[in-house]
Amino acid sequence: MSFFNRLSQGLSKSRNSLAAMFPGQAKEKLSDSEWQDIEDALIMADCGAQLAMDLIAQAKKSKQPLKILRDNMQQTLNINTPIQEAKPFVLLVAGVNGTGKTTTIGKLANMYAAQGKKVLIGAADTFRAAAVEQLAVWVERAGADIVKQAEGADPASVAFDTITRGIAKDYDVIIIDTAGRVQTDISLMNELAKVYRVIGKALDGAPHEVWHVVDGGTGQNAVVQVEKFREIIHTTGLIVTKLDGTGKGGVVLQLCDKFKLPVRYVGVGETLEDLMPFNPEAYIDSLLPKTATEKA
Ligand SMILES: Nc1nc2c(ncn2[C@@H]2O[C@H](COP(=O)(O)OP(=O)(O)O)[C@@H](O)[C@H]2O)c(=O)[nH]1
Ligand SMILES: [Mg+2]
Repeated sequence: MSFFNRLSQGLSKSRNSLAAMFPGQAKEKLSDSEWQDIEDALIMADCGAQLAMDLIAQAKKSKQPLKILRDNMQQTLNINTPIQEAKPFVLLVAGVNGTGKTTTIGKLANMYAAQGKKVLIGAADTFRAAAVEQLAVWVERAGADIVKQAEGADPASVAFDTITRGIAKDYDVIIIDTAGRVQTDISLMNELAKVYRVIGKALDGAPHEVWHVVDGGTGQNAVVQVEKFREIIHTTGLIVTKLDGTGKGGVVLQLCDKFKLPVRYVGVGETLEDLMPFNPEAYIDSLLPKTATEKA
C-alpha cells in the first residue's frame, strides 16, 4: 500500500465522521445548521473550538465556502521553516512515553543513511536496558552507529559523548534519543533541559533541530504536551506518528495553528520505510470527505 493510501486509510475514521456532517455537495450558501454541523465535526476531529470557529468565519464570507474552508485548512498546515543545515547536523528527539520516538529515529536513520550520510545515534534513554537494545536493533537495520552507556547513566552525558564522537569521527547526522516523559514531571523535564544545554556545550549552535514526536491519536492533550516541551527544549518541528491507525487527524491542524511549528514527517506504520515527509495537501485530502470540496 502506498504512503498516501495508508494515511488515507488511517484518517478514514475522522474523514467518515466529517463526511456525515458535511453537506453532500459544495454549495454557494450553507444554512446556519449546516455550518453548525461542520463546526461540530471539526471540533470532534480535534481541530479545537477556536480554530474551527475561525476557519468557519472565514469560509462563510466566501462564495465558495467549502473550497475556502479546505484551502485555509491546508494553509494552516503549510509552515515552511527550512531545516537548518550543519555538519554534523544534530537532532534532538523528545516527547511523552510510547509516542514512537525510538521507532521514528530508526526510520530517520534509515532515511539519512539511504542518502549516503554517516549517521550516529545517541541512546540517551538510559532508564531501561531494553530501551537501548530496542534502539540498537533499529540502528543496525538502518546501517547507522550508536553510542550507549550503562543503564541508569546520565542522559546528558550520553548526549555529550555522542556529539564529541560524532565530531571526531566525521559523522554527518547525529540524532539523540530520549526517554519518554510527561510534561508535568518536573524532575524529568529538568533532566531534558540539561540534555538540551549539554548538547549546546558539546557543539556550538546544536541542537540544530528539536523534533517533538506526537502520537496522532492523542487528541487534545497533544496541545499541552507541545506547549510544555517547547518551553524546555525550544522545539523546532513536529513528527506525528501512528497516522496509519485511528488518528483523529484534526489535532495536527490545531498544533500548527497554535505553535506555528512545521510538521517534519509523519509515521504511517511500524517498519523502517513507514515515514513520509509531511505534505499538507495530501493530509487534507486524506482528512476531508471528497464531497466537501467538489465544485457546486
Ligand atoms: N502503527 C504505528 N505504530 C507505530 C508508529 N510509530 C511507532 N509505533 C509503535 O508505537 C510503539 C512505541 O514506539 P516507540 O518507538 O518505542 O516509542 P517511544 O517510547 O516514544 O520511543 C511501538 O510499538 C511502535 O511500533 C507508527 O507510525 N504507526
Ligand atoms: Mg523510546
